[in-house]
Amino acid sequence: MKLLMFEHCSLCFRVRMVAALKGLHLAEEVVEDDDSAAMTALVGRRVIPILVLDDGTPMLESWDMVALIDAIGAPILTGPERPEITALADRMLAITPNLTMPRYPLLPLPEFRTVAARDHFLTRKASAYPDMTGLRARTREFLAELAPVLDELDAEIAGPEAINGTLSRDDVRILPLLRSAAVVDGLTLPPRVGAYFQAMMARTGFRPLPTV
Ligand SMILES: N[C@@H](CCC(=O)N[C@@H](CS)C(=O)NCC(=O)O)C(=O)O
Repeated sequence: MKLLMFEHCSLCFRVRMVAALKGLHLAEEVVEDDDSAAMTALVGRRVIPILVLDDGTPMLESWDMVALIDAIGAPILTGPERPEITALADRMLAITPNLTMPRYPLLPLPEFRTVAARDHFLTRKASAYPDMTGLRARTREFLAELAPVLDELDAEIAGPEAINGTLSRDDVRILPLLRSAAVVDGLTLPPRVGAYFQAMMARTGFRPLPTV
């Protein structure tokens, strides 16, 4: 199996974290942002992540990829999900792109290896994020909006080994969002969220993204 991915992509990290937690090898192929052909040749359009199965079949939905990988051997995502966690993930997602999108292109990520690839990202995000510098300048404001959501998440975390005590899709929902938010230099996670993030990232074996 091979995963076509961007390093900054949280949907890609859903798949990567589950494979890593299960100790399964997943070949990772980072696509440069301006290499649309890598995606269109496989599935006829730009989309990431793409999981290419050993028989060449491409999968396009990250949750399907998570389910497929979790079904190999003994499943690990055996715990129940809670609507509170989905709601918190949605609230995080309403805020964090304002912090992360204007930072990703500043990071030394493989999908932005060339200036052309980085500028391709900036160009295709320009309509949704026309003023990346302006968003970065509002970092304090967005962090202040995010803080109470993270505080509520803090109160929901059962322990550092799993949000609900046993690994579940809620961990796959939240850890990639925390990994993305953690690109913000100056982000302070509440204690239980911080302990959870450190412990889970250590278990996956992936280093956090750089900060800026
Ligand atoms: N439902 C899909 C959504 C995939 C998706 O929206 N991917 C975004 C990146 S997060 C994408 O391909 N954007 C187009 C692009 O990067 O050009 C999944 O969960 O895998």
